[in-house]
Amino acid sequence: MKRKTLTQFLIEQQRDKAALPSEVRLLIEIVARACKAIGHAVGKGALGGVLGSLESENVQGEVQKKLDVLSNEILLEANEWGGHLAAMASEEMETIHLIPNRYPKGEYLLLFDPLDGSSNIDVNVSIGTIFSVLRAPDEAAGREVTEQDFLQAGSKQVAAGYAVYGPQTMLVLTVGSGVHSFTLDRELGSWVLTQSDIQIPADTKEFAINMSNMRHWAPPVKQYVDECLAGKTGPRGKDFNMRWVASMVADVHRILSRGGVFLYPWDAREPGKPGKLRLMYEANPMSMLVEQAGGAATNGTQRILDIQPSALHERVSVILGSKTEVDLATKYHLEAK
Ligand code: AHM
Ligand code: MG
Repeated sequence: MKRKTLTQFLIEQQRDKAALPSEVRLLIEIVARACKAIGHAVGKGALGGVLGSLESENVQGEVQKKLDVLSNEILLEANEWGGHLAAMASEEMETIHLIPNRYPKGEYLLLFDPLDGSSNIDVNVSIGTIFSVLRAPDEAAGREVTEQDFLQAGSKQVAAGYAVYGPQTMLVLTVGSGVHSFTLDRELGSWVLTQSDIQIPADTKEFAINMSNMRHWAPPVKQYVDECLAGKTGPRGKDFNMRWVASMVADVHRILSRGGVFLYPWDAREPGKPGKLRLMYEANPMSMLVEQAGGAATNGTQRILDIQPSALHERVSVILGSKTEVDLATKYHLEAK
């Protein structure tokens, strides 16, 4: 059977009524190429000398792993020269990275978490790269973009996706017309379309949350999970299974593959922080993918894609996945308000 490559898929999207702008097509091709290089480095592991930590910390005070920094560099270098971007932002950089003057500039903004699930790097468990694409606001035309120009609600994203480096290396993508996944053919070096129009079932019997934080949760989260744990004889009338990879990419990938609900809620360990995950380059792209696949994503009280960001590295509570479950957990939060 002749399969479609990412390049063919994107050209069709460009010709189609969805009319993907050619700059976005180029951008996605370049991000996908960078993910291939990151996947290659991940696959080498100790043989490539890429495991372990550096002395440095990122802007969020987290110790940087060698692969965090390497992946960030791969994405920056790959995307600098193509002429499609005005600037980039990353979990690993305090502020935005402008396109150097020696290269032409475009009108798009790229945000990424270069290597998500850092705690899994050294133990050979799936990790990934998450990315989000925005358009620079019209008023930024003719001047350098600023951090402020990035602070757009997730509903403004023109594309979002992730690569997951697991038993297979896969790229999961939306340009606003459904969710499609591509598997890396390692021999040919090309991304091949392996699933189109992915749909998350509305109902599920599987939840994902770090249960070790239970004693710190807010009452609505506790109520929701307690009811799942109560099983068949409890209020939900069914037994639930639990999974927690601790790599958001892998947990979301499972949900896109077979349904489920993922929660990383606010908790009382750090009362001043809304949650652990980052809005602009983790929650927003994942929420766009999940909504495009028929699921839902909220912070407990509000649709994530409607949140107006006030800082590049803003954090957020996340509930996403199968719609019935997200709606129920959200209802408990709204009732507790
Ligand atoms: P990272 O971006 O520093 O890797 O952190 C984000 C990760 C997510 O991928 C995952 O869902 C979460 O942190 C796991 O957190 P925990 O170790 O608290 O369970
Ligand atoms: Mg991350």
